[in-house]
Amino acid sequence: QSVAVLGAPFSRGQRRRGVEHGPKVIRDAGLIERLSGFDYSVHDFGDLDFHHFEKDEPYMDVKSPRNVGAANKMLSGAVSRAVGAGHTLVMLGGDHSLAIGSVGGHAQQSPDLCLIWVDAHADINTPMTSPSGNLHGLPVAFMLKELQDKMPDIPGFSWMKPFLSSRDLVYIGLRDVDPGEYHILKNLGIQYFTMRDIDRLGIQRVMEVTFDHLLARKQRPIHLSFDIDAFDPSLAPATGTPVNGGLTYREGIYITEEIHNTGLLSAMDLVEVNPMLGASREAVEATASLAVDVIASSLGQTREGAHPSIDVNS
Ligand code: DIR
Ligand code: MN
Ligand code: MN
Ligand code: MN
Repeated sequence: QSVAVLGAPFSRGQRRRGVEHGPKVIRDAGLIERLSGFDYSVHDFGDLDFHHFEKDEPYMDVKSPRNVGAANKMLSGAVSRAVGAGHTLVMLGGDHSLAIGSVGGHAQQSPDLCLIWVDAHADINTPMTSPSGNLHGLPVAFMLKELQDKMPDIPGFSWMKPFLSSRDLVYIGLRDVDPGEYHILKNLGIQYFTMRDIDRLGIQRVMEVTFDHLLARKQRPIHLSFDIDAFDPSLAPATGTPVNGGLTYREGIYITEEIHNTGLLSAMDLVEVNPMLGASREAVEATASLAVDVIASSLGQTREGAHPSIDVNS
């Protein structure tokens, strides 16, 4: 078993510069060293080198469509190759618009994948419903087959086609959902757990229902798309759109431990760490270190300590 780490230093899916340095601060927080302690090989594929298009007029209200489209095209190819070569892929963002290419590239290799989206936001706006015009608020709308007729031909995206059914997606951690997004979630009957649902049910039950929903009929590859702003801002302050009342450390790690325990995680994103937004160096380091914990836990680091492959009888 092997893990591929791929950096995507890209920030044009939203308006706050700095999130393009996410891959660097997550690596600096010791990601590769941490993963090297596990019993599989780690391949650091470095960072993608995105071409910047100077001339990129908004489409409707949507900002930087050609830059976001081209970056995702490049990312989807790289993710598809890494997954096709048998690696479990870890994509370091960058902003969350990158999920279009990451999940899309994964789906090229695993058309039957399911998607767990851990985020304060639903990121399912269409150009019509988006209040901001920021593409990091739209990635899920690009993916879903059911929203095809709501998505106009946005420049930069002619290379991609929707590939995911709304029943193959579960959200965890929502607490800032736009009116148009709420309408879409309800209309399509998407399974989601808000922070209120986590308060009511507990995170253990939330994960049980998540796997029932996605895996009961058939075991299949999981893509985890983890926006660091799912955590409470007290834990993850260095991010572009913090929202109060987020996941505790223990809830976040329980989510990733349970995903690891399915044995089905095939690719993941860790996005929206922005080192230019922490109030102090400590705030930035805490956020980056939390990102490393999320990735390590997704890949098998346990709070029990001993890895299952250690034979206790010998
Ligand atoms: C908001 C914010 N729903 C938008 N989205 C964010 O701009 O569409 N996603 N921050 O992470
Ligand atoms: Mn997001
Ligand atoms: Mn978010
Ligand atoms: Mn394991």
